Amino acid sequence: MRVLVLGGDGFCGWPTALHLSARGWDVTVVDNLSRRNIDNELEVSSLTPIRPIGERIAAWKEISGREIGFQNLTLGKEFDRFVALLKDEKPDAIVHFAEQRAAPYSMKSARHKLYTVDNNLNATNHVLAAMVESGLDIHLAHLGTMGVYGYATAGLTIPEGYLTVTVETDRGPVEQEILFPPNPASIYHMTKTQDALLFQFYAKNDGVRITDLHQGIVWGTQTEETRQDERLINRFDYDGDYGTVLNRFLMQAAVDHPLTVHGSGGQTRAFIHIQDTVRCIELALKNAPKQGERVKILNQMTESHRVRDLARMIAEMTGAEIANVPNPRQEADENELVVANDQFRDLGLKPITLAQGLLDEVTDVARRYADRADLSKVPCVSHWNAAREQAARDQ
Ligand code: NAD
Ligand code: USQ
Repeated sequence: MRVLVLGGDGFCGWPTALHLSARGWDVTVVDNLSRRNIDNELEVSSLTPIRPIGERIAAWKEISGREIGFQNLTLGKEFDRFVALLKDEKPDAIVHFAEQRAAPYSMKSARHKLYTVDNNLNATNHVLAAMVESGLDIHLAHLGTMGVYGYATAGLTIPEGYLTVTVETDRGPVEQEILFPPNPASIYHMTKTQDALLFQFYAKNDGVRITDLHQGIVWGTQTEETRQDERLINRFDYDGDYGTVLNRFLMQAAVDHPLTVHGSGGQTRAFIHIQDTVRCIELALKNAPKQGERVKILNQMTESHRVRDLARMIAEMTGAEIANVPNPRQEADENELVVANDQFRDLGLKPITLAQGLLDEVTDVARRYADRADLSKVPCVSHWNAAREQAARDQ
C-alpha cells in the first residue's frame, strides 16, 4: 500500500510517516518546510534538536532498512506538480496534515490571518481537485480539529461530525441530519470549518472518499519509532504561538517557569497522546469509507480536561508554581466538554491516558533539552483583539 503524508515533516506528520513505514506502507512525505521557516520568523526552535528532513530519512533507512520518499512541494500553489506526483506514485491513500495549525499564530496580525486562510484553504482545495484530476481512486484522511465544534456544549455530548435535528413544519416534525454547526474560535479553526465544506462538496460531486479526523490537542513527544534514535526525534514546540497547553506546562515545570494558566483556566479541552494519533491514522486508513459513502467523521481524542486542573496536576507532581496570566484569547471563562469517540474505540483503540505516568516521559524530554529553551519565547504575545487594543491605547 502506498501513502503520501502531506505535512510529513511536522509534529504529527513525521511520527505518522515512521509509524506507517514501520508497518510496511510505502511512504512519501510531501512538505514545503514552511513550519521550519516559521521557526526562523519567530526566532524560536523546537526544544528537541530536530534534524533536517534528509538526515531524518537517511537515519530511518539505516535503522529500519526502509525508504521514505520526500518531495519539497507547496500544496495550494504547485498544482500541476502535485497532479503529476499523484499519477506517478498512484497512492492508495493520502494523509493531509499540511496546514498552518497554530491558533495564536493565525491571530498575530492581518498578514498572519491572510496567510493562514490562503495556505490552508488552497492546500485542501488543491489536494481535492488534484485527486479528481488524477482520475485515481484515492482515500483522503485529513487532520481536522475538535475546535470546529466550538467548546461550549451546554450538556450535550458532541457527536462525531453530524447532528440529527428535528424541524417543526406545517406538515409536522421533519428529521434531518446536518453537519454539526461550526463555531470556530480563531482564524485557524475557521479554516478547518471551511475545509469541512470542501470535503462535503467533493464527496458529493466527485465521489472522493474522505475521512475527516476531528483531533483534540496532541501531547507527548516520542512514539515507538521516533525514540529509536536521536536523529528521529520529534518536534517539541513550547513557544507562545505554537506550544500547546499540556506540553507547555510540562516544559515550564521542567525549567522552573511558573505554569502560564490563561485567566482562571476554566477552558475544558480534548486531548490525545501522539502515539495514539499515529495509531488512529493507521486505523482510519484501514477502515476507509466506500465509494459513494458520505464524508466519514471521527472524533480523534481520548480524554477531556480543564486547563486549571491540568496545571494543578502538574504542580502537585513537580512542585511548579501556577501563574494566572491575562488571557490573550477571546474565549469563555468556563466551558464543559463531553465528546463521543465511539468509532475509534470500536475499531480497537486502547487510549494512553495522562494517568499512566507518561507525563514523566515528557518532563524527562523537557529536562534533557532544558538548556535549549529560550524563556523569553514562553509568553503568549499574540492577542485575539490586538488591533482593537492598539486603537484604544492610541485614543
Ligand atoms: P506542524 O505545523 O508541526 O506540521 C504541519 C506541516 O505541514 C509542517 O511540516 C509544514 O511545513 C507543512 N505545511 C504547511 N503548509 C503546507 C503547504 N501549503 N504545502 C506543503 N507543506 C505544508 O503541525 P502538526 O502539529 O503536525 O499538525 C498537523 C495537522 O494536525 C494540522 O492540520 C493540525 O490542524 C492538525 N492538528 C494538530 C493538533 C496538535 O495538537 N498539534 C491537534 C489537532 C489537529
Ligand atoms: N492555554 C493556557 N495557557 C497556555 C497555553 C494555552 O491556559 O500557556 C489555554 C488556551 O487559552 C486555551 C487552551 O489552553 O484555552 C488550549 O490552547 P492550546 O494552544 O493548547 O490549543 P489550541 O489553540 O486549541 O490549538 C491546538 C493545536 C491546533 C488544534 C487544537 C485542537 O495547536 O492545531 O487544532 O489544539 S482543539 O483545541 O481541540 O481544537
